[in-house]
Amino acid sequence: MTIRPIIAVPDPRLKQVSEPVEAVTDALRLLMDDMVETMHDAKGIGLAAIQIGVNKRVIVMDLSPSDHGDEGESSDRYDLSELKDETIRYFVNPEIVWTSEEMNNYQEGCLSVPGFFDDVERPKACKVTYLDYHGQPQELDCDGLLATCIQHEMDHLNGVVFLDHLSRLKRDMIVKKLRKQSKDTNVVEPL
Ligand code: GNR
Ligand code: NI
Repeated sequence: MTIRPIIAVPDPRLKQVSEPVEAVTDALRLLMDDMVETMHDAKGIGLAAIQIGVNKRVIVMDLSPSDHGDEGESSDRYDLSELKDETIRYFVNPEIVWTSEEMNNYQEGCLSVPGFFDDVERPKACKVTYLDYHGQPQELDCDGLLATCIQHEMDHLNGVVFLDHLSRLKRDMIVKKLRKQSKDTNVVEPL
């Protein structure tokens, strides 16, 4: 498995609408394995393929406490690895087929918007259909953090980031700061 670089706003790839997956193959499972390793390394709870630059409708998620990146350091936890596997969820071609009328506010962050957090209002619960790691059709009722996270990830598949739910003033301010950061870190040294 490989940790891949996570792309950040204002990278235009994050505005792409991702393409449906035709079949869940071994190659796709390798991609999903890389996504899980990348997500754990970054201490995120979810990751959409487009965040590593892959334009496919694939999401991975792990809502369990983030103690992944540093195996070996926390000796009281290392033999929970099998349990952790069961907390990892894979969503291929997910579709939200129902949302509650009741709404919920959650302070969201995003691995592609590093360092910024703000409240986003979304339906409190939803139902999602998708193909799992083995290509089997599944249906899942989501509530709480799971509902928030799946909607945040579905947004990524449609070229939307949580900043798009904020006021234009807040969004412009954050994008401006991120643009400056990316310029500062991508300086090409003169020869
Ligand atoms: O790690 C993440 N935390 C988070 C917190 C609140 C709402 C959504 C998220 S998802 C985010 C990882 C990410 O950027 N996924 O696209
Ligand atoms: Ni995100």
